[in-house]
Amino acid sequence: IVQDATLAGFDWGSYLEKSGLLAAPVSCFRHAPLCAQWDDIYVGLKVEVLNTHTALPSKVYWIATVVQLTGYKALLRYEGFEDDDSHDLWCNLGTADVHPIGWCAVNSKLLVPPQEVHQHIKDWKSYLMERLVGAHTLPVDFHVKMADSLRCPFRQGVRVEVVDRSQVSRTRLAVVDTVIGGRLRLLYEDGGLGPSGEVLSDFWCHMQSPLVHPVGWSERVGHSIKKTDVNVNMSSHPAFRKVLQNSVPDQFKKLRTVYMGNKFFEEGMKLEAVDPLNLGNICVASIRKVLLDGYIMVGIDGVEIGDGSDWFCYHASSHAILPVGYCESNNIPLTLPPGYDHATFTWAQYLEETGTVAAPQRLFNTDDVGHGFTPGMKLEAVDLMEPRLVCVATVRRCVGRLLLLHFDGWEPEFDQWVDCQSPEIYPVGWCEITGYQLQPPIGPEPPQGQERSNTSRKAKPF
Ligand code: MLZ
Repeated sequence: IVQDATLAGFDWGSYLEKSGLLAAPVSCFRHAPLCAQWDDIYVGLKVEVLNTHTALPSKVYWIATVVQLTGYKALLRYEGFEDDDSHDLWCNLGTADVHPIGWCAVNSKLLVPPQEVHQHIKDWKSYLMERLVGAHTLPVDFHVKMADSLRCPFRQGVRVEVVDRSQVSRTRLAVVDTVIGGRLRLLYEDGGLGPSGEVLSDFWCHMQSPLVHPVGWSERVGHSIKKTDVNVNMSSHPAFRKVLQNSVPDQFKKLRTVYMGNKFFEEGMKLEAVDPLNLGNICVASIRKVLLDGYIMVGIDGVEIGDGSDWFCYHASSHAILPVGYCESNNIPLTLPPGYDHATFTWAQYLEETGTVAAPQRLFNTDDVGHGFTPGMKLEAVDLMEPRLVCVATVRRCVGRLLLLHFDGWEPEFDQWVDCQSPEIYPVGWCEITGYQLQPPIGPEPPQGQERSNTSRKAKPF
């Protein structure tokens, strides 16, 4: 079931009021528009905003104060209502007709007070003068910066290498079809078209996702790549009618360089890893292969098919690989290989009976990065198992740089561990700004602390 928040009438403002008004601040999301500017946005700022409380036929504006800030959404109170909150309005600072103080004067717009308060205050000019002394407002270049930060180096027709959703151990050539807010809809080059030209297989990810790479990457680092089936003809699809253009490393996020010299990860070493097909589980895992440039292939112990097709590529700097003992010391339930149970499992014994060694702790990127997330904060997050969907979500736990995300209204088995710097998480209001469809919570919240259900999502890769 896919729902459109706008059709379902989902409104972040009233939802947040019911749930305690806690949202992750925009400054937590490095890849999000205006992240760097957000230190200048705070409760108490005064702005000029469209006056919706007037019978005048033309657009007029009035001064308002930010009284709440949750993600990009600000709760505004028109000047003159003072302590009366009954006319407060939620607006998205990225999209609303909201401007710095002085904008109306410069642009010949009228400042007119709302009808309801018109009578109460006789001399508006001196009232405003008094209220505006020492007030702060939006930076003048707020909307320019917003537009700048929405620019994206990817266009329709650009070719990339991206994980093959039908076999996660390999990549596959794909072409950018759509770009929304830096998120790419990718069509596999041999994904095929249905009888009426519909795309049979696509993949969504943010342009900074670790799953997408420039053309030539797989060969360079030694990752397996699906050979394009030349019998599949995609040429009637608009994305393929363009002159296709290969993506280049400049268009991608630079990963932190890791020194691979002697004493790097080695085949057979044990670790704990986020299961790529069950992102709520951190499992007992093994290094299966060491590629170049700091990339490794990881397999989940005890559930591997055996032909390597379920190995997954992680970079050594990834949050998703953790040293042995990490779950125990952070009170996270470790998912054990079948046949083991929590009462008796110890890493020491497991290493001994498998004749293996733990990957050295210092190879892992578990540095505390000092993010600003705390449990209970709301955000918009990609369901990485169905990466087209950006959903209403809550931070459930913060452990080091990992966040456990819960999708509001969904069973806990949908929860996912993500990095605090994941490009697939966004502030409240991001969808509204970018025009991306937001998935509202489904049904009532399940009661807290219920048992995990047995229905596993494992069978459904991505
Ligand atoms: N149809 C799918 C959608 C799941 C999306 C959940 N997002 C948090 C299902 O029901 O499995």
